Amino acid sequence: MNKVWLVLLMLALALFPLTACSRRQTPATVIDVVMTDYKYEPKTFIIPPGKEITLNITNKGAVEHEFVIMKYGTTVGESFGDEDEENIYWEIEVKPGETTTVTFTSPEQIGQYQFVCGIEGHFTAGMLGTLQVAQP
Ligand SMILES: [Cu+2]
Repeated sequence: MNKVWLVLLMLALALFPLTACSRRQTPATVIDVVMTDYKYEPKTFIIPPGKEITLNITNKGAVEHEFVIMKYGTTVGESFGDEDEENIYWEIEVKPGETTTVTFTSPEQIGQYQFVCGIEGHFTAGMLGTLQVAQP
């Protein structure tokens, strides 16, 4: 009897993260992001595949920041370097105190994409986030 409960408990614990993640958010074609020294707010976005995405981006930091989307299946390693340049899907730089509105076409591939700030030291300071491409 005890063993059965243990198995059930382990099963429940194993399934918990899945149910927590299945809370459905709708992919949006307009996303707003605020950059500070050195983070993104918010740091996760859900967008639909193959659509024009409008990005309203504000830099409230004291230094320039970037919003660099990495290609599917690639991530920045220890720090952002020259070897990461070829893995860039799309990028924009924003000067301190500026707000800009830009558009890009979201990838067709469903999945998670890492976005980072490519300015030296910013990635290691915590400037990274996740862009999730999902069917609406
Ligand atoms: Cu930065």
